[in-house]
Amino acid sequence: MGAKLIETIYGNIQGLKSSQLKQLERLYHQRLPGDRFTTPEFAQRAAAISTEIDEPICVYINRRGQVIRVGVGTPRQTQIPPLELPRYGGGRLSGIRCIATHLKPETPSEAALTAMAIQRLDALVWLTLTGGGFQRRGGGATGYIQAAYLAHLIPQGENFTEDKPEEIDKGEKLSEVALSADTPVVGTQSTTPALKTSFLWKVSEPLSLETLASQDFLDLVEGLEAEFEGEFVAKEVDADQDKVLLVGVMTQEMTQQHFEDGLVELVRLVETAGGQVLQTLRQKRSRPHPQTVVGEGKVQEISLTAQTISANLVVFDRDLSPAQVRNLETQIGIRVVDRTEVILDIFAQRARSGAGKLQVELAQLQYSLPRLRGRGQAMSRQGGGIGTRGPGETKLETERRAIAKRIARLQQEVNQLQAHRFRLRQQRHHREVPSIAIVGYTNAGKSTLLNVLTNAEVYTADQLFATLDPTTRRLTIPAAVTGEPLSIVLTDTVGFIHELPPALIDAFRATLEEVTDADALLHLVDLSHPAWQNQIRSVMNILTEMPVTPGPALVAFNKIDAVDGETLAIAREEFPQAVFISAAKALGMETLRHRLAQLVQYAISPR
Ligand SMILES: Nc1nc2c(ncn2[C@@H]2O[C@H](COP(=O)(O)OP(=O)(O)OP(=O)(O)O)[C@@H](O)[C@H]2O)c(=O)[nH]1
Ligand SMILES: [Mg+2]
Repeated sequence: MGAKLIETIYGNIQGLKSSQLKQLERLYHQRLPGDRFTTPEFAQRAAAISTEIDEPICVYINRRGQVIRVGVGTPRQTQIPPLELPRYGGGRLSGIRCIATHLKPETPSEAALTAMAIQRLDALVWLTLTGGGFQRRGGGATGYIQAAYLAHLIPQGENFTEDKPEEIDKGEKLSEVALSADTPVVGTQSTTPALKTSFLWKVSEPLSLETLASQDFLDLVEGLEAEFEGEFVAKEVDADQDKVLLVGVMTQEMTQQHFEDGLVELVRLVETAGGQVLQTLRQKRSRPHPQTVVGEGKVQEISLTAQTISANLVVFDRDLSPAQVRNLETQIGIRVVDRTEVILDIFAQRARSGAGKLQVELAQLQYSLPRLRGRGQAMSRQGGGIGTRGPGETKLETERRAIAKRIARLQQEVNQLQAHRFRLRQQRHHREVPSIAIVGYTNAGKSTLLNVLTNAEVYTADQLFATLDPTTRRLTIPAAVTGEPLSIVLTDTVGFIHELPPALIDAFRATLEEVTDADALLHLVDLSHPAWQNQIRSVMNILTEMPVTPGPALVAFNKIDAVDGETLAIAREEFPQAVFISAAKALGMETLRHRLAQLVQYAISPR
């Protein structure tokens, strides 16, 4: 077999003499026995080179005993990007081991062990150096190695998939590992804060080179893999669900509360999209890292955590640039999506009507057009999951120009839809039926209210974005002054969310026009939601950014059946004009009808 091996020396090779580079390159020609970690000769030789260049080196070896990578630097500095590993993910080890030299008489570093875990290396052989030694003519070296340590991953047999995101980041200490009798252990403690791992490593006592070389390598890895596989199967109960690692980045302008509320909402969004959040990682930064959003250390932690909990998807709580996605996916080894993609995915799953599907497809294409390049080959999007539904793999891989064309055509169709809806509204205007649009944050209870008031049968659910398509129903209310029956139309439409993706706002312009074109708005607020004040603000922001200024709005606080007195008092004080109702329990409906009549009269009276 034997693919052609390119003799690249990885890592920092600046300042090395060409003779030294040659020596490093020659390591590629070495072949080790498949069932040994290393031979004493090979280890001494690597140690001799490392001693001469006064730098640590790492040699990566596959199960056939071939050297596949030589790097100058620590295991962390020379690690193989996950996507370049021959086998990655699943319950297996990667089939690669690393022999690392270390200049000082120290046990394997945390960073080196973490790198081992991220790459799921078969083993890490850690050679500490004496600082000198003897080279014989005609090859062969002795005396360069002070001690050898053998480290490898161990299965924990614990299932962490039930973790609730709130329980994380309390910095809990890693549990001590049960030690097996055959290999003495120096330490298994990780100092990485807040890192819950379901596998950890085992590090041996310092061994003599001979002892190390006499151990059966294949025996160890095959035994380990059998255990990992069992564990993996146990975790894979629901293969349809995306297993998500959430990443929150808190930047300067954000308050802690805002940040945490955003994460709670993102968990719901992921769940609504059909994923399961296994764990959340957080980082504070003054501003996002331009290449990778989070810092280098955090990328490592994400990578390790994703490995450990068997996540297949990383979701960031902010929008990512195409380059950031590319960099992150290369370093982490699994799919990375941002909040917008999760929202678009929900919309794609929800769209039922032709108009809905049309607008979702447009939004997805507009979002993905600048992101086309670089994805696709490296990261297979096959197999479904969040961020893969909608226009579909094949379309995403089509030429940019074909997509641009499709966007143009969809834009036209949306224009037609817009014109059609406009004509419908014109007819209503003609008949002088005043219109009110119900707006509000998603899940506020808009559809429930429309159903209660008009006996409509709009789908309602404790879900984000249950409604995509607008529904309009006639409603008769007592006119404000005369008390005569007054006919109005009430429209329920798509809910809003904090930072509604611009691609969606544009694509859903035909739907959102139902809002801007209405004579007045009923702004429904879920008062039982802890972040109700921010939700009001978000809705207001979206309304003010609409191309056409909407009509006057009446604020109605919903779900008062599920609200304590204190919250009610705060809302009353802050919004003295508001109405308080429960759509589900049909509370406050009479008052609401009266206030709607007043609103209509105010809105359509000549000013
Ligand atoms: N406790 C309580 N729950 C309510 C009330 N009104 C609505 N709900 C619940 O809130 C959830 C959301 O209701 P929907 O009517 O679907 O909300 P929506 O605003 O249309 O949401 P989207 O269409 O998803 O944006 C449902 O589970 C309703 O049963 C209420 O007055 N009290
Ligand atoms: Mg709804």
